[in-house]
Amino acid sequence: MQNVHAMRPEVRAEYERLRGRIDGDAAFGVRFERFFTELRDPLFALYGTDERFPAQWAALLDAIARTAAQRPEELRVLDHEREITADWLHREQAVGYVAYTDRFGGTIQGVRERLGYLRELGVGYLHLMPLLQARPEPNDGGYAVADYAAVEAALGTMDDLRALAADLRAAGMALCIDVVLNHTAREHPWAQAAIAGDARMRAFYRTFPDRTEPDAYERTLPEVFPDIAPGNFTWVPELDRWVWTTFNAYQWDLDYTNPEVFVAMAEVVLGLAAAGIDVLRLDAVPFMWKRVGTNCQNQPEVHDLLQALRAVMRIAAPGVAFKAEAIVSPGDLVAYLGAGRHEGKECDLAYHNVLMVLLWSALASGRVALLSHTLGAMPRVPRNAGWVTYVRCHDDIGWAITEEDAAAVGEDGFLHRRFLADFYAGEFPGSFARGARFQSNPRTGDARTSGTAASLCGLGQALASGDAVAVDLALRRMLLLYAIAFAHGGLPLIYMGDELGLRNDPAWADDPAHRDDNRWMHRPPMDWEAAARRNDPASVEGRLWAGLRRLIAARRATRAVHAQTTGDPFPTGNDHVFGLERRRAGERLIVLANFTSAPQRVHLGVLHGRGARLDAAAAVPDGRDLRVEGEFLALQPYQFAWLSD
Ligand code: OTU
Repeated sequence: MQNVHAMRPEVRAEYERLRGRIDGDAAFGVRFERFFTELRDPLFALYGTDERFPAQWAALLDAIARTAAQRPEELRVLDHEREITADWLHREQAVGYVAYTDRFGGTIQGVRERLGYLRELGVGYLHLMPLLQARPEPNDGGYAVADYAAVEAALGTMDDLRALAADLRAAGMALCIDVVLNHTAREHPWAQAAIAGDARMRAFYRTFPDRTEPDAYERTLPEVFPDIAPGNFTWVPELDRWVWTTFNAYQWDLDYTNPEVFVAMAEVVLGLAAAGIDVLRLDAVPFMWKRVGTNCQNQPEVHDLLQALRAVMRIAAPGVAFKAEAIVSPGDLVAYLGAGRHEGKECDLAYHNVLMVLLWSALASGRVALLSHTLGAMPRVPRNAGWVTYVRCHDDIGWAITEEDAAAVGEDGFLHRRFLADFYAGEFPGSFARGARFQSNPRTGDARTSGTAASLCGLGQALASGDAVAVDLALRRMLLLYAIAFAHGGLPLIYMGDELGLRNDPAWADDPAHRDDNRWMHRPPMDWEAAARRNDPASVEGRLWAGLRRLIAARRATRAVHAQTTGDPFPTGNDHVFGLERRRAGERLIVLANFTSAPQRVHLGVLHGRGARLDAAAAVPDGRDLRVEGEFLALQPYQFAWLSD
């Protein structure tokens, strides 16, 4: 084995110890050599002086070798394929779908039976919302995990999950599931052992005998759920201590200064890789490391932890990708895709929260200056990584618009955020939206927004009024937002029900476990009767279904939607029309999008200056013809165009 002879001595020593276990797997040796330093350096920096570390380090390497050795042939082939096609999630073919297992298919078996629907839509990636064994409700939609090695009993078994992953693989689709790294449920055996007096297990969490440290941290800590779970610490009488609980009181933050915690979670992640999961959505990663005097998010150590975890996976199961869920400001966000010394070593994907927020901001105001400015100032997407672009997800929309960005376009940040919360709650004159405020914070004056895309776009109100023009405008709004998410570059995700225009769930508050968390309004059960109308072009469902399918087809034909494109928003000379240019390998996509319900015009000189061609293909994804009026391109209400050069 050539590469073993080339191994650096320090790598070789570790490798020799594992050798018996990996059964002559030459590819493992290559990966071990290649990623060893990426694994070792951050862990030694974080834990090198901790007396618990040497045993944990050995256990970690064993777990990596075990996972690699047991990897079935089918998955090894996939690993190989993805090592060659490292941008498999970043290409124009990539389009995803996000659903709750129970709400989409009842159980995992039920999801397996519905795969034809997803194939028909044309997606190649399925993100199923948390499905591991959670505490009994309330469990934050599954984000309070009690057993990472088991599937929620009501949804099925690990074998069902393996079977689903295999079905998807056979259909050329990838499966993404959540792994909650920052916290466990208080019902998790680790927490239960801590409660029972096990000091080693208590050291898995951050607990405090009195308020001294919690008070010191609270001085600079924000509150994630000020309404339903105020503060960041919970008194646990059985422990006689305060426990760090960033989210709900039953979600206990893990203590990653403890090397045992890192290794335990690395083993969890390896177990999911072994089950055939393709992509892991790493939940709430910004919160994994705490530092007094800060907001305890995005600390540098978080990136050391993520780099190490990525290296674990690259050695053991290189076909598995990471998607970071970090809803933070642009400068902090881009770091999750690997920046500086972590470049190319962190997550493959991260949610582009900024784009999502600004799409809704532009839609409410009918102005694109803030969208254009903020996107233009975004740091470039790092090498070998890409954004996840999306219009809606299972969470609320937090109006993350900074004072600086607002001021740059002559707006007041606070007033604009308040306008958006009012507008989407349907409490602003002329608003078409019917969402609701989430977690109003009287102290800061902030409020976030709940509601499905369709309800926020005015579809519910329009259907109730029976006004066909209003219905048309609502559908146009939805497709406009999706058109930008699909053009921007990255992996676009369709949130379950948007393809049919599902409105807010009117019964969301009937469930006592959900009553105080109105995010449940935008998690409606799938409406299979509505889905049955998807091929009726006159129906609401048929129009959205066809519109999204046109976008998927247009993406497939456009290489400039790759995640690794360059390009920027550009001024169109009309503040109601968004202009976006994307370039890749000599190809160019120019997008124009009218964010108002009125016709708008853009001077043809703007397009000619960019070499854009006005041809029939441009109108295809919107479904309406493009008209030229004299020296102007005329855009109908909410019309968009994809132009090439
Ligand atoms: C995530 O969201 C999930 O998406 C939520 O559904 C969970 O409730 C939560 O974690 C806890 O597990 O604050 O308002 O920067 O913003 O992790 C949602 C990341 C959240 C956080 C994000 C979190």
